[in-house]
Amino acid sequence: MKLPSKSKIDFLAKKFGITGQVTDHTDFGSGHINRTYLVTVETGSNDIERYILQAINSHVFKNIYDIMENIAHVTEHLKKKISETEKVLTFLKTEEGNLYFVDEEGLFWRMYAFIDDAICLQLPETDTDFYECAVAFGKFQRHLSDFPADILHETIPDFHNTQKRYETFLAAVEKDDLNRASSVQDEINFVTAREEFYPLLEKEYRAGNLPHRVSHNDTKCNNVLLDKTTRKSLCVIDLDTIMPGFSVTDFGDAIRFGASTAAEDERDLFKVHFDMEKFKVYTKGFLDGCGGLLTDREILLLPEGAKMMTVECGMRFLTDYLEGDIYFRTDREGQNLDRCRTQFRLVEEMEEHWQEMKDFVSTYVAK
Ligand code: ADP
Ligand code: GN1
Ligand code: MG
Repeated sequence: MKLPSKSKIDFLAKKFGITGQVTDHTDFGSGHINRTYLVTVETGSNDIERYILQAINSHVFKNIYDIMENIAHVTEHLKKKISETEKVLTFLKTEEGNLYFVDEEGLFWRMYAFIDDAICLQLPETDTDFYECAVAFGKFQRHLSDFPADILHETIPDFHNTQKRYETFLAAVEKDDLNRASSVQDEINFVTAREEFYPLLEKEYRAGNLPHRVSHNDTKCNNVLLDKTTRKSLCVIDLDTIMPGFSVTDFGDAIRFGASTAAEDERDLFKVHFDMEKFKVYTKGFLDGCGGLLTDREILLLPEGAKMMTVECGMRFLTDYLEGDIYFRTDREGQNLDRCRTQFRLVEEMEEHWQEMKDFVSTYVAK
């Protein structure tokens, strides 16, 4: 989708009740799903206000009303819980009182206040940054621990049900619409070789060992803002996938992204390593943020959460590659396959460090 015209932005800004003059709008951020724009508005007194405008991806999110209802509930709850050093996203309402606007092409738009004086990292620059991202997502779990999870819509069913993701993957291999499967046989074998692992977390849930909690479900470090000056955790963003889920998958998704030494789509696999020190730093930050919320069993399953999210994400990228790159946004040929390969490299290295990971988390369990 190309950058919307100035008149389109003016029109949308007005719809969301913005009275100042739009002076600039640009593409923004690097999410794989929605289209994000930064809109600058000059108000009467020559002050500048900035807003995020997003076109929500309706191929991925089938029921945007439900998503915005989840977000409204959760942000309202979070506003009652946060300390003065934390922030919560504030969404604008249309004149009809809706948190979204559907244009004549059927595109869903939403607008919210840009958070100034914040940084958003594609990879943590220091261990302290990563610790702060972990605190943010840990606190998110803690602040929502008294929220009635059952009123939330399951906006993407089985989002982190790895066994279901595996079945979808097998169907894509079988269908092989683009005749790509034969060229990625090693990657396919990598996934099938681990099939006994995939039902593990759901089994733990059914056995009563792993509670459903209000989870973020997309805990990359670029979905959290840090305070630009103090570099402390400031605000959790990208709230589309908030649903009942597991603490260990919120933990794990952050590890697969942030405890890597390279970008998610790095082509040179020699640069991609699982950083055990970062795993330790994030574990500490997440548990500090959770503040005693997690059970011993949840803590002991954190390594499984990390490996599960990494292999699941790799399998999702590979599925999308086989299906013709229709889900994750790509800006070059083969990018989803590169993304898949980095994830599998990380999984291999987690397997090499498995005992060390398990021993480390066990130091946090009450003796
Ligand atoms: P996606 O679902 O596509 O990942 P996000 O909601 O994560 O969409 O937004 C994309 C990017 O925009 C984020 O990674 C972040 O860099 C930036 N961003 C989003 N909201 C804000 C905000 N309120 N303040 C500052 N940056 C933001
Ligand atoms: C997507 O929207 P974004 O870029 O924060 C995806 C996540 C994946 C991630 C991989 C709704 O997240 O599940 O883990 O890409 N979001 C959705 O980078 O599918
Ligand atoms: Mg995002």
